[in-house]
Amino acid sequence: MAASMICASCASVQVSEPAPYGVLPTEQQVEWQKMEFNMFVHFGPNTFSGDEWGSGQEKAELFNPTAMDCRQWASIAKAAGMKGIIITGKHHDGFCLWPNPYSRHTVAQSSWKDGKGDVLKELSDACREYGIEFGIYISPWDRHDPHYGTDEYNDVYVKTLEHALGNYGPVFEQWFDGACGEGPNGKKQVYDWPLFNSTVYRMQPDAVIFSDYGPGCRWVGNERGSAGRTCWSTMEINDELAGHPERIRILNEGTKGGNTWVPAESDVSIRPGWFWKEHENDDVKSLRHLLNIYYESVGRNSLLLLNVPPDTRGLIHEADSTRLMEFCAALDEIFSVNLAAGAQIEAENVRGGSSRFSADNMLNDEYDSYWASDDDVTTVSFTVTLPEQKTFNLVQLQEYIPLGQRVSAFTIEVLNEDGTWKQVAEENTIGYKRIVILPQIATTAVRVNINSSEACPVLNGFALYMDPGLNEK
Ligand code: IPT
Repeated sequence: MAASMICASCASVQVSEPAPYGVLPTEQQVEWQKMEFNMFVHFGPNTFSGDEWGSGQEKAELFNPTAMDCRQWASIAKAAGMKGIIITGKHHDGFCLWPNPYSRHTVAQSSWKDGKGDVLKELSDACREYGIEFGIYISPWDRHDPHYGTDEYNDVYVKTLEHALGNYGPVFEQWFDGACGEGPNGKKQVYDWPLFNSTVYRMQPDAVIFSDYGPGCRWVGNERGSAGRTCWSTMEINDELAGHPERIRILNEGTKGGNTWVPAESDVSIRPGWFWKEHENDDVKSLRHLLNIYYESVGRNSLLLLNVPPDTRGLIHEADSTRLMEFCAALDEIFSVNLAAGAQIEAENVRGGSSRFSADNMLNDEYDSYWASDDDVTTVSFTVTLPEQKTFNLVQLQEYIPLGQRVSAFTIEVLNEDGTWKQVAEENTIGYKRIVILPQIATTAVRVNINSSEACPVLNGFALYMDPGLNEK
């Protein structure tokens, strides 16, 4: 029987699904990765002072938005296709956007709404109303709290975490910024990360915890929104990592066969800075820049967390919302139609010859159906024969990550008019999603050659798309 044929009788024989390879994502990490694109909101005293890192000496009265409307933030995020919002509940200056009873540097001490305002409540309510998830950033570094740099600080910080995580409903992501400098008393703080993480999980069992090294998701190693062309969702987490000379590269690329599943999150601001500034209203990133960030984050097995900072009104500025709508419209135009729809897709090997693992599964919208090869087949190709010639410049591949991340080298070829094949791409990893950028190509067939895989490949997505502005000089 030709390897590409699906054996009718085999269909009746139960062919086992591939064994998981390596460390695996939790259900929460899979659902988190499917969010793909979320909003970061940097808002606080820095919005009014023009600083990026407040000194911690700011007066609470400095925080006084004139027309804050979190429903506007949530409606814009929803319209832009973002699935969640993460807000800086407490940035490095120590000011809390909610009436935190364990601090005297909060909205309760400000004149905003006569000290009765609560940004976390208004935002969590708005997220619930618009059907998007709510997340909280609480900076471990605190330049205001006099306890910082002493053993007592970790207890104060845990009480702050408990209060923020216990009063505003479900929190999908807890964000621990790793920026850390001297405290008001000139001392470095030794953080009790096991205590912090266990506190989060006790209060919010389904939360994904962000920090440089997870445990839920990791920093991508830069603030440009750019994951590595090679990007593993696994890392070798050990005590040497923090001081490793190649720490940033390891964060950016991950580690093949690493001992922990900790996917990359690409945090980047729509503006030059993290907080809103009047003089940067004309410096909102261009549509092409945002599209390139999308390809280098979501298109490289990473989640895109795009920061959109509200202004001193407490509203997302028109320049930002307009650009976000342009971005969403462009993504819809590019990704709404899979140009490979209706294609014949044939693999050199199909697991057990069973239709359950047919290559056709890469073209349907069922996330949990996938193509897989036999266990001993880790170098294998599949060919996509299009119903007619198509023109495209993006190839999208997806691995079924609940069974682990496997593919470590692949090439893409396209069929020439003379019947020969031309290699147009050579890459390493795929992961949850890999979008390979190509010159504009017109062909009737595409071949993907998996040249190295750590276990039998398991792919649940193949697509071709066209970004009309991508190849312009
Ligand atoms: C940087 C932190 O050092 C890092 O731990 C991470 O939190 C990152 O921010 C998130 O963007 S600080 C920045 C000035 C590089």
